[in-house]
Amino acid sequence: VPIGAVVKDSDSGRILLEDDEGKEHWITARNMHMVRLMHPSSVQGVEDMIRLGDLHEAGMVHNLLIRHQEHKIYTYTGSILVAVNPYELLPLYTVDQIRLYCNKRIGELPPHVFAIADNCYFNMKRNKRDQCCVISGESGAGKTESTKLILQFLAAISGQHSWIEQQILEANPILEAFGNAKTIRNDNSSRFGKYIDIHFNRNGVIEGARIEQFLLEKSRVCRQAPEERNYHIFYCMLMGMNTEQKKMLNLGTASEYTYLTMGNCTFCDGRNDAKDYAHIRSAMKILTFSDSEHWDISKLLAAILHLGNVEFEGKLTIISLDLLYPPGMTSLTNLSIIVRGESVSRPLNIVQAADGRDAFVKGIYGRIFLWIVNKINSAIFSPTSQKAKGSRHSIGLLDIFGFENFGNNSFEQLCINIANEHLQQFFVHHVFKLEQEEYHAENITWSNIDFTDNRQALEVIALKPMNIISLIDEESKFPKGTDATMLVKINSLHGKSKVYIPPKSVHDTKFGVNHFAGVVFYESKDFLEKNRDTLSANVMQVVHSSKNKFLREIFQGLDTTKRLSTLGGQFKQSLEKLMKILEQCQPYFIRCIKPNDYKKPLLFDRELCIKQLRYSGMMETIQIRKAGFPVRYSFEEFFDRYGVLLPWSLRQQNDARQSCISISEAVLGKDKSWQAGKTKMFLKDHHDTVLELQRQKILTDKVLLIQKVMRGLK
Ligand code: AD9
Ligand code: MG
Repeated sequence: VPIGAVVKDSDSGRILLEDDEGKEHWITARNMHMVRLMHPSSVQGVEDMIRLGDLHEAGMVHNLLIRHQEHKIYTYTGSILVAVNPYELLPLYTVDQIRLYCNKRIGELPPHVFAIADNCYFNMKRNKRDQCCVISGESGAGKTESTKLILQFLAAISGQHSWIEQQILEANPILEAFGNAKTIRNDNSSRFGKYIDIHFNRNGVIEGARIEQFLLEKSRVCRQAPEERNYHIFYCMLMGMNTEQKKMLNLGTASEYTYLTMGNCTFCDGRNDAKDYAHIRSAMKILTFSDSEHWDISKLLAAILHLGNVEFEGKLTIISLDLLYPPGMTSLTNLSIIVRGESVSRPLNIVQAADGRDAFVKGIYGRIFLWIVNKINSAIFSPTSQKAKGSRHSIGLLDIFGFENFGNNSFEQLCINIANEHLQQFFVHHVFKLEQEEYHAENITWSNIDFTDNRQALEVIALKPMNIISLIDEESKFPKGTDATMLVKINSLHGKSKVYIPPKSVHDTKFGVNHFAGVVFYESKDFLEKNRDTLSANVMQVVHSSKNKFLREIFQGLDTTKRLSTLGGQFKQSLEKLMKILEQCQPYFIRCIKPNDYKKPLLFDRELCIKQLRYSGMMETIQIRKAGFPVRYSFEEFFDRYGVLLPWSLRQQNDARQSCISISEAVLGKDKSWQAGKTKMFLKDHHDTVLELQRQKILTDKVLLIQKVMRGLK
């Protein structure tokens, strides 16, 4: 790993270096070839990495490191924001800061997530196009926090301090309570993906929003890895509910419930479950959850905890129990199957019974989550904004679960990592492929920049015929399919692929996938079960005959006999739909970097950071943003916007292309750092800032002049 350092001392041909981590090294004449002089820009650090004098990994990492040490966690690469998680609250997000960044172009002020938000908003209004912010990074890197900051900024600058902005902001604590949990990587890890689409009217005022969710990790409700917790809501409820309510639900403390103690961890440092519960309650009120709806949810959450404590004993062979008790009593111990048109009930063994109970619980929790998202949407989604679709525009914020590689990875991790592959491909496609294709099409002088494309990996895993996910799916639909037969099929079709790593032996159940962010080994056991995601007819019968109206309601529309599509299938579909939406937008990218594995401030693990910068293609991104022209306007668009900047002496010409060139020469100079193509102007990010500022100045001067003239007339 290359290291940045400064010279501290020298004596008889040796030099003493102090590296970025404060370690000292004597370098002798023999090793001097390993040392290279740093460019002055690297020594002080730069706000935009395209200005780095040293275009190599060491320069890039050194820049982020010295900035991180000075609490400058944001750095640009053109208009792409790199955000290093500070793991401490910095005074960067105050009302004053919001005011400061409002209506400023990128580069006018130090890099900031607010600047990205503001430019999204500005672009939406100026170009009358939908915008999106794609926020990526591994688990714990800061995606969810960035998303919240952008939302906060947009609500502050574009709202009218009305109810709707508050509702949109308060949706978050509810979603996080039910969809986030402590993992070993992140104390507030998102266990679902979300896309928040914020709608603005033609004046740029927030009118509403809509939240799309992806694939909540349901298995966590029943099982947690060591040092991990179940979803926050359970602990919050047990700490925050009053005694009387707890008594009514027969609830005790977290340590009493199997479902809350599997990770041997019921507290999370730095979180206050009781306080959070109060916040969740008030947020629910703001989002129009009635008291009885809240109570309905609480009852089911309590039922989940009680069910988790149900244990099964062996030798449950008294089939006649069926006749004695209502269906609920045996639905967890027996399985009904239809044999030659007749329903036959047979007892389950202990393991099967426990699995059935867990499946039931996962079903309930997953349905509660969906119900909550729908409820939130019904409060924040304004149908009028939908009707006037032509005149309204939106900014979408994508915050998914980050790339994961645990000691034990299962089907959930595969889905999470596939989602991250999709995002990386979206980035690569947008930043490298489309861009260079356009240069060629427009005859721009250009020498190609190489980049790492994860297309092939994504194709093998999820896109081309017989891809890994589709093989898992196929085997899930096949009644006799097992995890083992599934693995055999994947081996036979992808055994030779560079993307897939087959199990080491016939007894090994783990297979590997070579993801863009590294190799991950997955335990194939339970893959099919998790993918099938079905509930037995017995359990569904309990639901439908339940006296609990809310339970029936959340399961409504779920036909027991109709085979639903698999989890993987649904996930694949929703991801593809999301990618289509993103492709319609002008994207901004935020790359979150996790500086260390210990959730500690001011600790910058260079190796960890280089790895993330490398797999996210940051080095190539700097190169293409430095050499390329990421801002493009058709000649008409350009002239419409910047026509006022055309020098008076040249106003006679009526050639659009020539006029645009004249404007650019006058404002940006003749150094050809910009180019005119066949139909478009090609600019660098900072050119757009310069043009906007010049335009603003001229327009302000004009207004002042008019005011002066008017005053004179009076
Ligand atoms: V995961 O894929 O959902 O597991 P995220 O979302 O990338 O992950 P998150 O935003 O939850 O990570 O950040 C993790 C923690 O880092 C937060 O709980 C904060 O404690 C900390 N963090 C992140 N960003 C900031 C920040 N801008 N300022 C202060 C931050 N702390
Ligand atoms: Mg998150």
